[in-house]
Amino acid sequence: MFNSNWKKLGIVSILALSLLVAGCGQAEQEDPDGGDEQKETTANVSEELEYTITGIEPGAGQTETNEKAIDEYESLAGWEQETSSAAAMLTELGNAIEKEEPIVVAAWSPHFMFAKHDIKYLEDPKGVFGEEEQITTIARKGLKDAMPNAYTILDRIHFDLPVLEEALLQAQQNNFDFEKVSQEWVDDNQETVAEWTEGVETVDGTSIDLVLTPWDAEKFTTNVAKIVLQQQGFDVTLTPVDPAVMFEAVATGDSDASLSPWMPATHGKLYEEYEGQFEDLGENVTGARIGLAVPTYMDIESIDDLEPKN
Ligand code: PBE
Repeated sequence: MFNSNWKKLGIVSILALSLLVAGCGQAEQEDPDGGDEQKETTANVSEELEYTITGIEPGAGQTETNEKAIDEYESLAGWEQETSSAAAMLTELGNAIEKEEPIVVAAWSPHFMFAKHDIKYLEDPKGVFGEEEQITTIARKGLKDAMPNAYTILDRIHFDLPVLEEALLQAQQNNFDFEKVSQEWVDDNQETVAEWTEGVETVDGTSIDLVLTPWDAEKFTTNVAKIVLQQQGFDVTLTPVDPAVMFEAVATGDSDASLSPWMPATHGKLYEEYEGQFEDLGENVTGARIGLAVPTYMDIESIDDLEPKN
């Protein structure tokens, strides 16, 4: 099932690529002298955008990172970030692309937005958004002694980036039914699950609570963790929260663990705030990334190519 979808995606990408190539050729003919012209176009684009970044949830780690970028980049002086939700951002992105209008969005990967739309990250020469992010597993202090079996499994859970990307695409094609997509993944990957649970004794209905943030990658990985722990006899509750509450809940012991922290850039500040009050079990996904992104038809490559408002 995954295979055929990837093939379809391949065909779509090839089509998109040829359209893009055709589009570029035309642009070059109409605008042969680059330079000043490009600068003027960029200023117009920033103005057309009303110097606004289309952001996501106010409580997202990235919302704070976007504000940091606005503070640090001269090119973003006077810009504002419009916050609402990831879903609203995706709708606005889709609408802009349909009309071939400019838009700058808060973007992160893995996420299906990069498979669905032709968008590109803007270069971040100041490194505000960091380079590679790791999605990390944290546990409350004492979980290792209280629930060694759950602890061992949580410690072992890891997804390769392409696996997660495939799953997120599946979720998008299945109405974001993460329970279903996670169950199918577990059914199809019993060998991996067997590695995670090897030598771990089953329990009889021990309750465990996992906190998760409201974004797709975490919904998938946490639902997989839930199913695997259930298979081992645990009674698993998933509690969706904001990043700040996630750290607080694990630090105070209200929740047992989380697979949702993004490190080091996205949730680094929260991590530091609660450091020492939780246990870090290491990455469950590597190669994640956050940043600002634009549709590929926009003629800019870097955050520095935007223009300040004045
Ligand atoms: N995100 C996706 C989250 C973490 C996962 C980048 C939107 C955030 O900003 O907190």
